[in-house]
Amino acid sequence: MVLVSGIGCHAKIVDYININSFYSIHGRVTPAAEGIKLANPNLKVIGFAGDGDAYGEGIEHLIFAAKRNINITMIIHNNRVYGLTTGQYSPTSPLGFKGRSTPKGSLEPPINPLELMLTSGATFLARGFSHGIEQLKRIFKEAINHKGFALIDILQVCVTYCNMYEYYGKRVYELKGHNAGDYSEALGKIREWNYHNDAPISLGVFYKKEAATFEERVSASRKETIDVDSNIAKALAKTV
Ligand SMILES: Cc1ncc(C[n+]2csc(CCOP(=O)(O)OP(=O)(O)O)c2C)c(N)n1
Ligand SMILES: [Mg+2]
Repeated sequence: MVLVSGIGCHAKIVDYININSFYSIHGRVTPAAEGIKLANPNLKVIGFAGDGDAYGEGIEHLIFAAKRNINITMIIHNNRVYGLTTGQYSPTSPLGFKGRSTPKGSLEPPINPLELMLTSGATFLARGFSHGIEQLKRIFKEAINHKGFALIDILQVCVTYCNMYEYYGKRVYELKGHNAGDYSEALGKIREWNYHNDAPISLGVFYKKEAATFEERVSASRKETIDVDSNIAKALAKTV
């Protein structure tokens, strides 16, 4: 098992857990994790990224990793702010968020990262809350065991720069009777709370689907290349 982190408060996780780990750079957790997985597909690779890290500078990597369904697990510490750099607004900061780079309030509504991931091709999508540890444990296990690209968006509270503890506390509920195998149902549930409206906030697994993974396709195409090369070598040997 290997943990990969970006740069931010969330990235300290690799200092706290005694497992093989790799501190990558801000915005590049996903490609570092993908490279490790391709080099050794037997490893379980888990990326820990912040909302700034994954949904800002690293968003293009996340979209392509979901699209190719590479078998890694991305755990996003979504505190809805750039914590380490002391409070700039991030792609998931609420509209009107006041911070270092938006002293008069952010003029942009947040993105819904789960909707973006679903439409990009992710095959496992869930949301947790940092105050719901037991549920998070269950989701982590399911995500890590899922064969394909898994992403868990975790609502976290940055008590210094974006303290939404009470807001979440009043709205979160656990998904029940939801069919995670149904794309339309998943999309509907993911859209219910769009990180911006005042709807109840569902927690749990929204979507889960079995599909061929990128590393399976890579290893099949490597084998084909090796076969072609050895056939050419045999043919050449005969000619000589
Ligand atoms: C390539 C690069 N771009 C920008 C930075 C500056 N930087 C470091 S941490 C950070 C923001 C971290 O925010 P987030 O990813 O949400 O993590 P948090 O601290 O909130 O956990 C930024 C912009 C950097 N170190 N490297
Ligand atoms: Mg953050």
